[in-house]
Amino acid sequence: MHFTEYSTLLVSHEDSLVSITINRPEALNALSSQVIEDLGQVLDVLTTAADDGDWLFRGVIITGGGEKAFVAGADIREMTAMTADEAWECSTRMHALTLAFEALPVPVIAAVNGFALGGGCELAMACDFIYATSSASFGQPEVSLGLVPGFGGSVRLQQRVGPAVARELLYTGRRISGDEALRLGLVNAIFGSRDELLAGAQKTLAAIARQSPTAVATVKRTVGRVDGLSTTEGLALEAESFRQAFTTSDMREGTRAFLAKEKPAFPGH
Ligand code: CO8
Repeated sequence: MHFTEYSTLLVSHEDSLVSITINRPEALNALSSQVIEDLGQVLDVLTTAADDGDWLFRGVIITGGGEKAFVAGADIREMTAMTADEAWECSTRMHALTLAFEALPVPVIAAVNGFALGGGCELAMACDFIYATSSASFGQPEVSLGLVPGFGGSVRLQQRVGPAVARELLYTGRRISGDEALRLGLVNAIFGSRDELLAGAQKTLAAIARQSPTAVATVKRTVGRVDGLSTTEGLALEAESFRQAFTTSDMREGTRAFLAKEKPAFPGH
């Protein structure tokens, strides 16, 4: 996997883990068109590598550079110059980005180290889990700008916290602390410092990397696809995934190793 230099991102690939840092601390990591372009390029590299099936990476962490923010939203300065049609194009481009994150066959953790507002909260919600520091601050303040969510917030916030709480947060633009986000189920875990946050995310991804990669990928795909289906449709999809698992060498190795009281060595197919 080869990542070039990006003007707005720092990207590393170590021990099967890809870390992406959005690095515009002077603008609280606001999502400028350049950030979106750079994220798209990184997603292209990751998607191509994932399609090769060699499991070159087993997890992704996305975080914000500097001390104050994960991402303080879309770049408001840039938005003031956009026409309605350009805004629609930007929104659909950002939707494609979130769908590409969700389509990765490995877990993605948003490590939220400060403000996650508007597009920042929406980017975090496109990740499998959100880990945060206690000083994190979440919100969808679009209505305070005469705007509405354009990066998935109308859809994903209610999937995470339920329709009543989502509506309240979307209509008031109220910011919530990391602790409240944890209580609402938006956040998986809270950490005392940025170092602990990143270590916690790495530990979870390392634990997942010890499981069968094909099984984790199938669970991720299935859980993502059953949302919005009826119970009957969801269960039918699950039965298909269950069938699929029985075609993999990982399933043969995992069950064999259990019975032999050994650690499995998953081949990854
Ligand atoms: N866009 C551009 N610049 C920003 C943004 C932003 N979203 N947020 C902060 N900055 C800049 C500030 O302008 C400031 O720059 P400068 O030093 O040049 O004046 C610098 O970052 C530091 O910010 P502050 O001085 O304001 O820092 P504070 O600690 O006082 O306040 C806040 C921090 C509370 C986070 C405050 O900066 C703030 O309210 N920011 C805006 C948050 C917001 O409203 N976000 C939502 C934006 S709308 C959105 O995200 C819609 C997404 C859908 C997009 C779909 C495609 C179009």
